Amino acid sequence: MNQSPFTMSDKTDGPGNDADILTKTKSKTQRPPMYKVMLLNDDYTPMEFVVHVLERFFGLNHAQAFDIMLTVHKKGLAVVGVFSFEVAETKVAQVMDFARRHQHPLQCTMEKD
Ligand code: TYC
Repeated sequence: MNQSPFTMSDKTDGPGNDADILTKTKSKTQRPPMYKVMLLNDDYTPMEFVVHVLERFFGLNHAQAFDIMLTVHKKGLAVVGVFSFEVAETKVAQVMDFARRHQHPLQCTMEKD
């Protein structure tokens, strides 16, 4: 079905046609881009360590932290939170540094939401 239900005269002008668009002013509110912070599974980092990381750096309670840890363990990764670029970058750096200092291979990454 590629035939327009409108006649040519309907298309020349009127609501929703080109003449209207030319007079419109951009008025959309600009929001900053947000970033997902994700935890990746591995075979070596202890489950309790991951739970501790989630409590310590993401302000989750024990049950929430345990749930997300299990999701990562079973599915391979999970989104831990969504933050501004600067906050996401800081969380990733904090987790990566903490894991490295404890000699665990835990990986934390971010990507645009
Ligand atoms: N798979 C790990 C284990 O069995 C646990 C784990 C969970 C590791 C989440 C990383 O992001 C992670 N010990």
